[in-house]
Amino acid sequence: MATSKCTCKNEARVHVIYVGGTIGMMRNESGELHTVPKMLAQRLHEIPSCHDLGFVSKKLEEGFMALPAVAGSPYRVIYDLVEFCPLVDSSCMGMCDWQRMANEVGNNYKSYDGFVILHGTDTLAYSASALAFMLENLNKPVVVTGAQIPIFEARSDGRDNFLGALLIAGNYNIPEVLVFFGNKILRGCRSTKLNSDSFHALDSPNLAPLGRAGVNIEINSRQIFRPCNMKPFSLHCELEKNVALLRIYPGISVSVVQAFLKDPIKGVVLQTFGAGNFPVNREELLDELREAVHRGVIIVNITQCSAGMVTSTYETGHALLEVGVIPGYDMTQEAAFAKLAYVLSKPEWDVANKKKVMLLSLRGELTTNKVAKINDIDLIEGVARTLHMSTGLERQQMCSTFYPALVAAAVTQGDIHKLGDLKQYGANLCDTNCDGRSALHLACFLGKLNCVCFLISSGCPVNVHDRFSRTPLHEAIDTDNHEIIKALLKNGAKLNDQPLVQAELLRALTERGKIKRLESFRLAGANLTLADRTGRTALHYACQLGNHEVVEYLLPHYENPYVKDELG
Ligand code: ASN
Repeated sequence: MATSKCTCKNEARVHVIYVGGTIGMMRNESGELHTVPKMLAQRLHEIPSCHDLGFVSKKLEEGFMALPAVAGSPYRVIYDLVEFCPLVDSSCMGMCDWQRMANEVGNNYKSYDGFVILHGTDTLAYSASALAFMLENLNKPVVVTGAQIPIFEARSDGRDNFLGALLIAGNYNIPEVLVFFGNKILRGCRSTKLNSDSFHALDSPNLAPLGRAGVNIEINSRQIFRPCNMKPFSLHCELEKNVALLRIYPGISVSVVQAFLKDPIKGVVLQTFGAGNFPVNREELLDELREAVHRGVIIVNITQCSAGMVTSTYETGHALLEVGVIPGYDMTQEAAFAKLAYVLSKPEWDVANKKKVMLLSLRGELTTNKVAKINDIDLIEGVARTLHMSTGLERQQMCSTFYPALVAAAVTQGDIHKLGDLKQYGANLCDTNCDGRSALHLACFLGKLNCVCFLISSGCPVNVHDRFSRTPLHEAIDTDNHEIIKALLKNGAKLNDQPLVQAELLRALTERGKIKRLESFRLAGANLTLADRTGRTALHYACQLGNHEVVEYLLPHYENPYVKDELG
């Protein structure tokens, strides 16, 4: 259920964006479908199942319509409708149309509980996939739907699709771009058009629906993809236009492949046979791919089959990995294309990073065939999903429980990439545990210089005291890690024990003949000539015990080796 609503308690506000397509079209005398601007909103007023006139007369803001109350749906859906000018048949759409849709959602994000996009079915899956990437950290449902027969006709799938989409957008807190079609709720970036004349035109062959609308609307909440960070919603409207889909066919010529790969192309989705197989007997084709990868073109391998994924089971698929083509696993062509356009438009990532990101599931668009090397972030994600966590607060509480353990594990493994990931996902690397100990204490204790440097550069305070008044510098001294001591000092660490405490320590170390530890102390800023309560220095004790080695070590540090104690 939706958690907080933009209007009063029992109402949900939904913004409907009609961009074009059959759902709002009219048929002329010869039976041809065409669009009539501004007609949809007007005609919806006249359809009782789409607009409750009784409710309107009571209270409704100008421009809004109200769905009749629906059994099983706790929120009354109040909606308004804007339409693209001109309305665009989805077969005529391009990236700029995706950008307009994303902007319309983004610009109205705060004022509505959910969004419905009424779209032509032909390229609906492309738009849904693109929106899934462009709407970053989405926390509200965006439901894309359309129809095979206009909503105004007596026999139409449009009405059910429209009403279902409105109810889902208003009643279910699913933070995803969804497709609702033929009673199925699909993940947008998993959807594809499979049938041109069925009411079940769209489906997601590689992922079970997130829900179904039967007598009741049933949601499979385990299937919902929830972002693993708490960043606020943002709009990423830039897309790289120089991407292409290249479908391999038997006997494809080199010139066709060359044409697809030549400058200014930046990314290509390669649609290969079966489980990712390519005509590897065509060395000249492999050379073209190799050369393009060398120039920095990102090539992603997906299957032409409508279901299944690319694997490296066959040599014919393996050869592509060797030339630098990356697997797209079970992504649809729509998702792979949109993801590539999105990832390539990120200036903050270099080509290597972009390739890495292409292999990750950003919005639940792919499943890898690898035996999962559990990523900490996925672990958090998995726990959140298993526990059905949806609100920011729940996730925040869970993260504050998990992150310290994950940070400690990353430090123990000396893995600064993981630390970076954790930081990026919202972990506070400066946090201290119940003993006041920080990740920096641990890194110093374990001698993980790379982590020490990473934590310091991430802003972790170097002079933090734990419950026993120990600082990271103490840890480095106790493990005689001189490199770490130097790194800490360079960044402002101070040995702040009282002089008498230091003198006591020096005496204890001298008595035990611990030269290396004395040197660690000295490096950390201790004065080896400090006298204890009786006026005696480490040198006094070393001489008294007749420890030549310690005496020899200490002597150069004493300007006046004839220093007298209290007894002279
Ligand atoms: N040509 C239409 C479109 O994609 C098809 C439809 O909506 N059913 O815009």
